[in-house]
Order: sequence, then structure tokens, then C-alpha cells
Amino acid sequence: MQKFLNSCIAGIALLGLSFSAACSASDLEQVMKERGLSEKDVLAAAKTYQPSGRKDEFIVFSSGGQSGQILVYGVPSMRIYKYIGVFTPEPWQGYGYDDESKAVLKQGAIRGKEITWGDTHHPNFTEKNGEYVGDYLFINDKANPRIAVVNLHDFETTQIVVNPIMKSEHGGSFITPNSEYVIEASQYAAPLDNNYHSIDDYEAVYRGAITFWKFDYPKGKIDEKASFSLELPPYWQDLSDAGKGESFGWAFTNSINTEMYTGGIEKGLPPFEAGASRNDTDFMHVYNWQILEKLAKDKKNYMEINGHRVITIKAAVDAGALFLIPESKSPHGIDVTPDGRYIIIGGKLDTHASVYDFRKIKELIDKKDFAGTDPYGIPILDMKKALHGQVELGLGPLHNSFDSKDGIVYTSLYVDSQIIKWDYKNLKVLDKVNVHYNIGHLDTMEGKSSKPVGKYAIALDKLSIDRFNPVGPLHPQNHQLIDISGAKMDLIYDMPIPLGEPHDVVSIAASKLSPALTYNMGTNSRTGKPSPYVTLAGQERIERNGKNVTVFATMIRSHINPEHIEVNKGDNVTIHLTNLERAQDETHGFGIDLYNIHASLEPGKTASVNFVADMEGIFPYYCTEFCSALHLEMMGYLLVKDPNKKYESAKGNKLKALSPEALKAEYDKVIATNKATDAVIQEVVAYLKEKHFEKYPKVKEQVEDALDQYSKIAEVKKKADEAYKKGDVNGAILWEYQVWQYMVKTADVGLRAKNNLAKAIATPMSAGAAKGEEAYLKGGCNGCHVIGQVSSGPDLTGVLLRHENGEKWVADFIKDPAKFYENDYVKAMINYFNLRMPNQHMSDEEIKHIIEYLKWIDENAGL
Ligand code: CUK
Ligand code: CUA
Repeated sequence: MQKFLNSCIAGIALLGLSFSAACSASDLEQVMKERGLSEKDVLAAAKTYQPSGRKDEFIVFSSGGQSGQILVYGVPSMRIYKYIGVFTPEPWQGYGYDDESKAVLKQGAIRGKEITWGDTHHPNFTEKNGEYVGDYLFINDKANPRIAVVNLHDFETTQIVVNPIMKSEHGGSFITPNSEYVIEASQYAAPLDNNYHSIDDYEAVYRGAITFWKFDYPKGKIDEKASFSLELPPYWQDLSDAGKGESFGWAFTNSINTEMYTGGIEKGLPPFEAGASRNDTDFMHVYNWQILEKLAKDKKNYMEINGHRVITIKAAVDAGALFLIPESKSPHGIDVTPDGRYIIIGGKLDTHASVYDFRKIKELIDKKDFAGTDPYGIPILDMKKALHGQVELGLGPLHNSFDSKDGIVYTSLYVDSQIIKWDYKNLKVLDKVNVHYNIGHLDTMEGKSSKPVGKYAIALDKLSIDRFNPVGPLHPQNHQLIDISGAKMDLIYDMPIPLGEPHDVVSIAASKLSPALTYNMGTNSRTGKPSPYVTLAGQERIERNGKNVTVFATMIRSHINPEHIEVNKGDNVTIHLTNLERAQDETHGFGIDLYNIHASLEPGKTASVNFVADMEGIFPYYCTEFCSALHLEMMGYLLVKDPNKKYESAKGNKLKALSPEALKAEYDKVIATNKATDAVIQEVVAYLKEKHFEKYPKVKEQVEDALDQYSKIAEVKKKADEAYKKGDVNGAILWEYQVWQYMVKTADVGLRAKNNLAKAIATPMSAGAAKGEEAYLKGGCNGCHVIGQVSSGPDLTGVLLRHENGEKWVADFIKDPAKFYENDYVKAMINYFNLRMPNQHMSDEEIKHIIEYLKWIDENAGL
């Protein structure tokens, strides 16, 4: 029954809502009734459901909020694929446990203090011409002003830079259209140096700033020395966006608390929230990074603070690189339209969104048409003259994301818990949809690039309240998927996010990403370069130099070499590990019990762990990934001896050994087993060779992996034979078992290769056969018939050959099965399966195609 329902639902997913006879409406209705689903629910399921093995169209990178990590999930399925350790240790990936990743996390130390959490907010991709490039991802830490670089070649964090002058930030990480700079704007004003300054000196000494991190694209790294900042008044700068198209070279940053209120609730003063939202307007900062870049080259334009160049307000103003425009009080999101002409600002405390026209702004700047200056001498442009217009959207407009359709934008309404779709050119509201609840950011597919794709929007809801099963007072956040392809928005999926408060996501077509599947042998994944500690098979060793013990170890299914590491208490132990696997997904983990040591070794990776062996005793180490049937045996012992103690041998208690006869019998048995196993392998190898496996890259890779395992046998076999010759039967048996292990691994991968080869060389389906397969699936035939297997109905392989004039027989049978119920053969089948073939009401055309499909099955049955 279950299988039948599954095929029903799969059929629906394929076909929208048209049902075939076998997968009848009544079955679906029953499921809907039992589960309390409406037709709309079923349609939503059909829009998001991914059949096993089907890949997503978009990949979404979500900030992990206070977890300091990044989440990766797919759209439309909303399946979570990965967490990426960024500012916070992540044990599974060995992030923060192996030396290579510790070095990355250490880059994030601030004034010598290691910081093990982060408040990630805004992820963004490298861009070219304002379009997303799936090479690198940047993310900011709001709490501890830092930016991290994630290499999308392997989805690993490779760099963290600490802002040298900020004490908090929010407006990062925003990328200029050709990835020239990563923009990071401060949040709460503070002195730019690291000294104490009384809060009474707020206006004189406290400052805001924007840092322009220079991205060295070929190196994939932020170049700290080539980066610089711009000094700003102690307003609380906020979210930012880089101009593009006609606003290329400029960037824009919101602010709050332009009142420069300094709080003091404990002194009986009104709190920040009152004082900081007193004025009707705050300021949008408009600045030109191309001019600033030039200013940063001349000493007279900047101060040097903590070894970092900070362009003064005065230098920027004199060079015509910095302006202010009033904006509605306490604004939130600021987003440049795909063409770069308009800048849209969400009002937060205002019900409007404001659309600024960059052409007007540029004209005012060019004509030096200023409405005044702020207390720090920065020219202020007139708000009305810079505006294209304002639209009343609702309560709490926050963030904007764009559609592929020209002029269409979606804005989140925090207080109203809605997404609103509107036309920013004609300033018209088009549609609204409710979300649950209190949405912050929203993202349409590639929605902030210069070429948005549209299709879906994701609502990042801050509160989930009643949406999910309760799991305690700390509720998950809710990411909701909205179909925006039609005129009306349609909410189709809720996904709980169990990892911090993800402020923002950024999405990209999956086709733009091309992550590696394995590493080149011996890669340090954090640098992307060959590790000097790579250890190949045969190079395993333990080196001692006084108190320093260095182990060069390898891991491959299913052993760690070496298996004994004996050290003295107090030794400084370093273990360099290389995963020798070349097959994808054959990761080995390395953990030492009781020593807080863990590393993840993906195929080809070299990583190192270091510790002081400060506890005496015996500590098993083992592989922490279930990598093969012999995974539990993939272990070794760390033996830590106290050099100041005497240890007595316990040899006297040894158990009795096996008799020579018993040993010989065991030896003969393992030899026979190995012979039989080898015969199977040779059969598979013959098949692979005969069918030219080398022509199919994926199969070739597997065959190479299998042969790799097989190639190790000769050496081990030699050891077995030598032991046997010397009369060491016990040793010979153990080596023969190792031969068998390699054979099993060879056979395991070899059989996988064989299956894939069979699939690869199956003759391509004709158009008719393909339609036949479709009709077959649509008809729900696969509910009873499984090709190549007897299931709840007979195997259809060879069905055309089972009857005289088989094609006609089968066609007639499909057309009207009831006519055959009294036929002896059919009767026997009905009795055997206790089922009657139902009439599927197939058209003649469909039947013809199904016969084509069955012919194709027979042609390839031998495979
Ligand atoms: S901010 Cu959180 S909802 Cu940090 Cu981008 Cu608007
Ligand atoms: Cu390697 Cu388990």
C-alpha cells in the first residue's frame, strides 16, 4: 500500500494535478483526507518535493546568526545540506580542532583574545558586473567586527580578518560589482583607537567608519595592507549596498541615532530607544569608493590608527566623495535596484519605503546643490529633490529583494508579518502575502544581483510561535518559501532553522557552483596548497626529537597506519594525517579518546593535530566516519608511559595458543576463501574490460579506486607467503586475512562500478520508448511491477518473449485485461500474486509506446 501511495504522489509531482486511472483520484483523496490536506497543500507539496536523487535548482547560503556559522540549503526542496564552520569551532569538520583550521580561527583573535562565537549577518558572493559568481562567499560578524572568506571550491572557511578600528559593526559584507572591495560599515559609534574615552566626549572622539576590504581575487584573499577606511560622524551607521550600473563606484549606507544620543537609563535618563529615534529623519551616507581609493594613497588624506589608513571626513568632503541625504527615521534595509538607478530604503518606523533616484542625486552633487551641512561639515542633499517617490507599504518595512521582471520588488514588513510586492518605478502596490511571523530579511533568487532570477522568495521569519512542534522555550526560526512566479504570491513551505538567528540569505543557481568532490592528494584545505606533511603509502613513520614526537600517518579503508603510537608522558605530540582515498565521499575522521582531539579527513586531505600527552594511560584512537564494513576496526592505540615509573611485564598470564593442526586448518580455509573471492573479482574485471569501462569517466574513477585497493594485495600476499615459508603459520593467516580485506574493498567498489557501467551503456531510449516509460509511470504500473525483480506483480523483463506473437498479446492484455482473466497463464498469475491486472484505460498510442519501452528493457536486460 505504502509503495502504491508513493508512486501516486510521485505521479502527481510529475504531472501537476492530473491523475491517471491507476493512481486514481480516490487514493489521493484518501491520503488527503487522512492527513487533512487541502488541494492547495498538495499543490504546494508538488512544487517543493524532490524525488530521491533529484537535485535542487538553487543553493542558498544562510547566515547562522549567533552560531557563528553558515547554513547551506536547497530551493525549492528546503533541504539542509551543510553547516560551514566560520567563526565558531565545528567538531564534525574538525574546524578548530586540527592545526590548519585552528590557524584560521586564530586570525579572528582580537587583541590577543580568541573569540569563539560570532553573530553572522550578511553573506554575499563574489560578483562580476554585479552578477553572482560562485567562487567565494563573504560573511560579517556583527558582534566582533570581522569578515570571513569561505572558498566555495570546498565550502571551507579560509580567512578571517579583524577590523582594526571598529568596536562593533553591522553593514557588512557588501561586495562591489567586480569584487574589488568588501564593504563593512560600523554600527555603534566608538573611539577608533583602543583607548578609554569618556562618554561625555562622544561627539568629539567617538566615530563611525566604513572599511573597504581589498579583495585579491586571484589569491582568493582579502589583502589587509591594501584595505582602508573612511572616518564618519558618530551616527550609528547601518546596512549598506554598493552601487552598480549607472551608480557604479558609489556606495550607500543608512544610519540611525543621528541624534548622537548617548543613553544613561541607570542615571535616570531616557533610554537609547527614545533618544535615538527623536528626529524625523536620519541620514543616508553617499560616498564614492573610487575617489576614496585614490585618497588612501596620499598620507595627507588619512590618519593611521592601529596600523590602518583611515581617510578623514575632511579629506573625503574636500574631494567630493562624501554626502548625506535625509531619510525617514530609523530606516533599515537599503538596496540598490538591479540596474543601479534607484536606491530603496525600508522605513522600519515609517510605513513608507523611499525610492531615491541616483540620477537626481548625481545631478545635485554635480551642481553642488546642497541643503546645508551636518555638524561635521558633510554636505547634505535635499531629500525631496533626491527622491523618486515614496510608497505606503505597511508597518515596519525592512528589506527589499528584486524580481526578474523589471521594476518589481518585494519588501518585508516586520510588524505586519507580510511580504509586499510592488512596482518601484510606478510606485504601486501589487500584492501581499502573510508570513509567520515578524519577517526580517527576504531573498528572491539571486535577488540582489544585477540579474535577479525571481521564481522564489524566502521569508526569514524571526518568530515561529505556533508553526512547529514545541521544542522548549527557545523556538526555531522559520524560513518560508514563497512561489513568486505568478501574479499572486503563494506560500509553499515552512522550514524550521535550528541554529541561531539567521539574518540574511543569499541564493545562487546551483549550476553556477562547481565544488570539488575530492582533494588533490595531500592538500591543506585551508590554504588550498599541498601540505608539507603529506604522507603517502609506505612513508608512514614516527620521528622523535627529545620531547617532540611527530607521527606521519595515513588513513585508508580500513586502517590507520601506524596503529601503535607510544610516547612518554609530557611529550609534545603532532600527528600529520593524510587520507589516501581517491574515491568521493570516503571521508575518515580521526579522534583520540579522552584527549579532545578530532579531525576530518576528506579524500586527499592532509591535516594535523597537536597535543601534549599529559595523561598517562592507554587511549584508543579511531576513525569517526562509518567508512566501510570494517570501520570499527579502523583504530589504533596511543600508549602514554610515565618515564619515571617502572612497569612490570604481565607476560606470564598469556592465554594458550592454537595447536599446529588447528592453525593449518585455518590457514587452508582462508586460502580457499581468498581464491573464491578473487574469482568473483576477476569476473567483474572481465566484464568491465570487455565493456570498455575506460570510456565512462565516472566508472573509470571507480574502477581505478577498486584497482588501487587490489594493487595492495601483491605486497601483503608476499608477506603471507614469507611467513608461511618460515613456519610462522599464525602470521601467514593474519596476512591472508589482510589480503581478503583488500579483496572485499575491491569487490565493493568494483560491483558499484559494474552497475554504473551497465547503466551507462544501456542503449539510449527512442522517443517512443521514453514516452512509453512516462505512460508506464503515469499509469502507476510501477506500483506493482518492478523491472528486473518480482514484486507485487511479475517482472516485465522478457514479457514480450513469454507469449507467442508477444507484442500483440501484451497490447491486447493492457487494453482489456478482464478478457484474459480466464486464460490459464493469467489465471495462474492472479492466483500467485493474489492480484488482478486492472484496466488502466490506456490509449492505443500509449500502449504502443509502452511496448517500445518493454522492448528497450529487453535489449538491455543482459546488462
Ligand atoms: S539586519 Cu537582521 S533583519 Cu542585521 Cu540585515 Cu535586518
Ligand atoms: Cu574510516 Cu571509519
